[in-house]
Amino acid sequence: MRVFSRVLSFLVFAAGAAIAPCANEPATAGKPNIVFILSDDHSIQTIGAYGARLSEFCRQQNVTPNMDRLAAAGALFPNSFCCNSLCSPSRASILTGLHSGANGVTNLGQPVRQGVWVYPAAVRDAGYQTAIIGKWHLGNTPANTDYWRLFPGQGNYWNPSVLGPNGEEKLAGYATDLLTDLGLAWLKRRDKSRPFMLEVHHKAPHRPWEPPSRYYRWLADVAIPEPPTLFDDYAGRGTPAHAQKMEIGRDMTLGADLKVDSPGKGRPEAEFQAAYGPRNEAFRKAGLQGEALTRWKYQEYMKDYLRCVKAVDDSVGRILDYLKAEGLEENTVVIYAADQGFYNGEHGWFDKRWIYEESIHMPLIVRWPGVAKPGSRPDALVQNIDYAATFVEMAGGKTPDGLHGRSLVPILRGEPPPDWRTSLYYHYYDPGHGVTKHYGVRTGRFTLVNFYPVGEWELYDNEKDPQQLRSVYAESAYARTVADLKAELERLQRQYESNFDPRAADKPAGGKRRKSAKQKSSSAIPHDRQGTRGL
Ligand code: SGN
Ligand code: CA
Repeated sequence: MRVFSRVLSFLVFAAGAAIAPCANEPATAGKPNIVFILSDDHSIQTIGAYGARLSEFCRQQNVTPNMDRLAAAGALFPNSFCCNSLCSPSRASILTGLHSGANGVTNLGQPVRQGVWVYPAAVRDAGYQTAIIGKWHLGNTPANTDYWRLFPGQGNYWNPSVLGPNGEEKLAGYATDLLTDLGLAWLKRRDKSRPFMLEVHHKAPHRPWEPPSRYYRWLADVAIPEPPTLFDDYAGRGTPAHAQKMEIGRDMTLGADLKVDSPGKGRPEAEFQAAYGPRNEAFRKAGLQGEALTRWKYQEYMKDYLRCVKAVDDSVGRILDYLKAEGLEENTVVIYAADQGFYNGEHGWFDKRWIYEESIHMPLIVRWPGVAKPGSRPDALVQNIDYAATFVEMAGGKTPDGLHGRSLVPILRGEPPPDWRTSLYYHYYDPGHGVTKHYGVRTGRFTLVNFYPVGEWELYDNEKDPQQLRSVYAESAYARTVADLKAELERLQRQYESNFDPRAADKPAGGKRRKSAKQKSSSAIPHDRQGTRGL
């Protein structure tokens, strides 16, 4: 009996320890779980709920039923943007709540600057168990995360490797499905007494748009609506639009991109040949040239892109179904976003990088039962720099002073702060795909941009010219707008660019650049010194 009562008291103690927080552990009762699903290069045009160019088509073809279900039950942000339309910089801005120049990630694969605060540690400190799975593409690993399995670099669509604290592991199967499996497995074995934050970061639908074999034949006989600007001649724009290398007609390859004559890495070749072989045969016989070839490329590119999107949507569906089955739906915030926008043939392009509309737009859908009104469409200008503060406020944690972004929680509640931003800052530093470096400002109506290596400015009136076909920078009717926006741009650069001198950068290439006092001094910014534990 004595032994039994000792065992009993041990069990009671053990159970108590699991439920009641220790003296120094934060109280977590009532805190929502957070699921953050981030995809790669997914455009708003290809989400049914967005009401963008291909949305109606996507609804008819059932491309994104689960994302649409999420939007119907939560908030969809129509004015959601990135601050630098490239993978690693966007992810670093999400992590740090800072613009690229301040967090140190201006280009692909770079590490977040030493000592800069990031949200995963703050969410964990607020009592959460945390997991990050999938594409990461930064030079440092999220060591302050309970469970992480990340693709090295861009990762592979088929049989990808993942890196974890104990090294690299090779998985067998299709990336989008495997990441979902890892996420659900982690949820199943989590500590149910504490809230969780699960992040699933998909590689899809990034180039080279390798679909899962279950969708090889889906959409094969369907015509995708062409954008009116598929054969844009860039007449109303400056040198940069002419100099890019992201045209479907000229730059998209018949090999890896269009899969006419290149084996995909790890792709199930027999199934692939059964589905794509006859298409490739017909293509070879047709001998297409010029506009007909571009049209064919557009159709086939878009089919593979949408097949990849559909697999991401399946992943969203599996996660939503799990939450529902486990009774977690009401107390879990689910966020769907992508690291930037993407061109689906608009202006004849694929890829992103520009401050222009299709590139700078990021999908953002948030379902938060009891907080975000179902079917709401908050129109505030929001940016990827806002996510860190948002996640930490959801978790009841603490953010340091000096973040560039602000929490979206009041907006989600339907109470946007009266002093919310009316303009946002953008800076792209990488000359990849022939896109000239530029910085600029986007307001509710206008886009002002300076392509500083060539000293060319452009202004778009997005209300009158939503496709951005004609720069009105030099038109006298817009002189006042140009002056006001330049003043606003300078203000934003003073606020966000502690070690970038816009006047020095505003010289055509070949011109001498002077180094500002700030550039000569250490690049440390006050925010760094407030950092907690880095990554
Ligand atoms: C790769 C792609 C580019 C793409 C960059 C950046 N080429 O280099 O088309 O712009 O990634 O993408 S590929 O032939 O390797 O696919 S990002 O999403 O990582 O920023
Ligand atoms: Ca990307």
